[in-house]
Amino acid sequence: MFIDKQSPIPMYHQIMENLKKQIEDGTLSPDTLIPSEREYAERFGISRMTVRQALSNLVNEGYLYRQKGKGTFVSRKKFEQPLQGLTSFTEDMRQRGLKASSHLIDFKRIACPEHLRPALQLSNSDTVYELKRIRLANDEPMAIETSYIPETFAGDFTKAHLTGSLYEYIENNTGLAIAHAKQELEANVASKEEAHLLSISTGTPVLSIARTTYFQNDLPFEFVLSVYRGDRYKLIHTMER
Ligand code: 16G
Repeated sequence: MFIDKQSPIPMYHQIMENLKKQIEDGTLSPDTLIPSEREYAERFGISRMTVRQALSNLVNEGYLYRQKGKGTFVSRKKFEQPLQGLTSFTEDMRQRGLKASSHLIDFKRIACPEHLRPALQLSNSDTVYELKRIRLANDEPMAIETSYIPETFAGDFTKAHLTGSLYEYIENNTGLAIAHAKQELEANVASKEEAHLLSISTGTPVLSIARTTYFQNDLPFEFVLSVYRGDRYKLIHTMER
């Protein structure tokens, strides 16, 4: 790594770009321990503060992760999630050659909360299932999903159905095809509870996603709030002019 002290480009930025390049071209492989702040500072004759700024930014961007008492390591590559195409978590993981699983942390039958009635086209007498699941890829937590499913589409829904794919169950149960969805995405930071469920530190960036999903006949069957790990996910879409 070379740092040009005469350059108008701030030194922390140069360190970041250098490390990013080495991570992206594989010179630094996942889970490699990188030199400490002190080692970098001595090697380049710069302040520890400058190195700290570069490393902290790379941790926030998901290139590096810290382990208490052990040091700073190179992260694995983020999952690239295309925004086109309506897929289930199970399908996404299958495509990546990974095992999808779920931990069910809440499951109840409730009157549809007022604020969800317009999205689900329900009235105050309608019942929904609320289910909260941690979604895992090869046993590593990736997202928390809280889904609301109108009772009419849930059939004889039991906890046992939720270890597998929700979309598969709904399509089999209703005989209707899942067709399209409306989604809103927002940047956020993990709350204490979210951080605990996702095995990350409080304050780690996350992607909050609200999705309403419809059958081919335009009936909504799902409203879901998801919290995806920002350090493991990157959203990709193409645009045409
Ligand atoms: C995806 C969907 C979620 C859906 C789930 C079904 C997003 C943000 N969320 O994770 O709305 O409930 O797939 O997956 O993409 P499953 O069929 O594997 O349970």
